[in-house]
Amino acid sequence: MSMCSKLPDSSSFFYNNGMKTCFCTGTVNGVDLVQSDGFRYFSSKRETLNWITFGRSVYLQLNTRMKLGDAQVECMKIGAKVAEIDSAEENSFLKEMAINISGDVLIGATDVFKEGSWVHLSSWREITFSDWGPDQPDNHFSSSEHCLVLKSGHGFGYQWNDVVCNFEAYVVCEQKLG
Ligand SMILES: [Ca+2]
Ligand SMILES: [Ca+2]
Repeated sequence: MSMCSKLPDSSSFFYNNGMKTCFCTGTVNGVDLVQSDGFRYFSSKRETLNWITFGRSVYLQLNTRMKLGDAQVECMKIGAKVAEIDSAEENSFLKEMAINISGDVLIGATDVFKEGSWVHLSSWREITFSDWGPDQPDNHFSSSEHCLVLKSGHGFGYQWNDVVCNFEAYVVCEQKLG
């Protein structure tokens, strides 16, 4: 089923010709989300970028901090998605990247649809692994922390913290290998 058909009424659809991909954007409980109708496009620039292979995916670190909605678009531009964590091994791998970056890193998960119910951003399937930092998730700020970062500092040690979705953090894009 098309991801686009799952976004609520406020969605708008656009087909990006260069990317051969249908995007839809929508606002869910005040949070901007972007979905792609399949990840068909794979940038010809891929070969020249510094993708890192781990398990059955390749990963690319972007060099600027941004909020989740913008991160989704930037990753989609290179045929990828915001990195999602499926296992302890992948969590450790991304934690290493965050340590190298020395800053907070966005993870592709949200509980914007139902408070406390965390789903992967691309599939909207429930997450099966988590590594919450102390007293997290706490939905603390305005009771609207619906996005997720590997949190540097403040005793977190790159464990997970739920944050508001306009929080700007570093981004790692992930592309699954066939
Ligand atoms: Ca929340
Ligand atoms: Ca939090």
